[in-house]
Amino acid sequence: EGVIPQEYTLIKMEVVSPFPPKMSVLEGKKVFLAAATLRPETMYGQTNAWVLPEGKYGAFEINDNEVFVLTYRAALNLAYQRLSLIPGKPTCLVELSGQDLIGFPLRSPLAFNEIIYTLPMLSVLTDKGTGIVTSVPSDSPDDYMALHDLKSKPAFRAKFGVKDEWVMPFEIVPIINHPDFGDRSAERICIEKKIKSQNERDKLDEAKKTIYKGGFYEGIMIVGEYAGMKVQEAKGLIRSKLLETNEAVVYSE
Ligand code: A2H
Repeated sequence: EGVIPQEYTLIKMEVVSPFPPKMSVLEGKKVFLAAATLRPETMYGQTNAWVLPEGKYGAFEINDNEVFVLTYRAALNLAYQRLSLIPGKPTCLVELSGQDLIGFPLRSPLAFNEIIYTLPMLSVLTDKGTGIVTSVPSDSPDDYMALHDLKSKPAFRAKFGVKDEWVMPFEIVPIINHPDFGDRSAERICIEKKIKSQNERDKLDEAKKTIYKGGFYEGIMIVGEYAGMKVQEAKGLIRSKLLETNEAVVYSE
């Protein structure tokens, strides 16, 4: 754990009912996959959520009727941040593996896709954030390559029981114009760097660095309420609105 606290925005991705059998005890409650992001202004471009298939998750009571699915570690941090039914103490209604979560249909704030699905990504860390990641393949090289792997490798889909209809209809949604890399900057940089899969950690970290600076300081929003505005300026406005409407909460670790 670093010594400098990181403040994330937790995006409340609502699980669409009826719930699968493993989650039927939660029927009647509002259940969210809570995804930690540093880029709330990119939420328009969400195409899916990511979980680690062998990761351990739980459904934790946040208040009387809201439940967050995330790691125990994140639930404990949230409990210290006044986000638990019982002050300071996480209460888990059902334990779930990442594999159990794959295929859940979700409704996520700001996303142009009305329903998106939970899918496997092997680089998800369970000791960072919530262990749930929202996927924006237009602007995140990790998300782009992981979605590309699922789309191009039927055996990879089969290994995790991923149905074609959870993946194939979902295309990149252009949301930000980058001065040097255009409006699908993640795809562009992955092609330029000849990245072949989600497993190329060093190349992906380089790709992220390369597009981040220009994207943040000179990128322009091309969709949503703040279309035409610099990313740098829109970011705080979009974040505040998500917090105000209770579609997101603050989380630090
Ligand atoms: B970001 P930092 Cl569009 N495991 O959100 C792996 N990755 C995780 C994670 C975990 N447990 N928790 C969060 N993340 C991702 C959007 C995004 C992000 C875009 C572009 C870049 C980007 C959509 N995915 O992050 O190590 C989340 O992905 C680039 C760093 O704490 C989160 O923000 O700095 C980011 O990593 C937090 O990473």
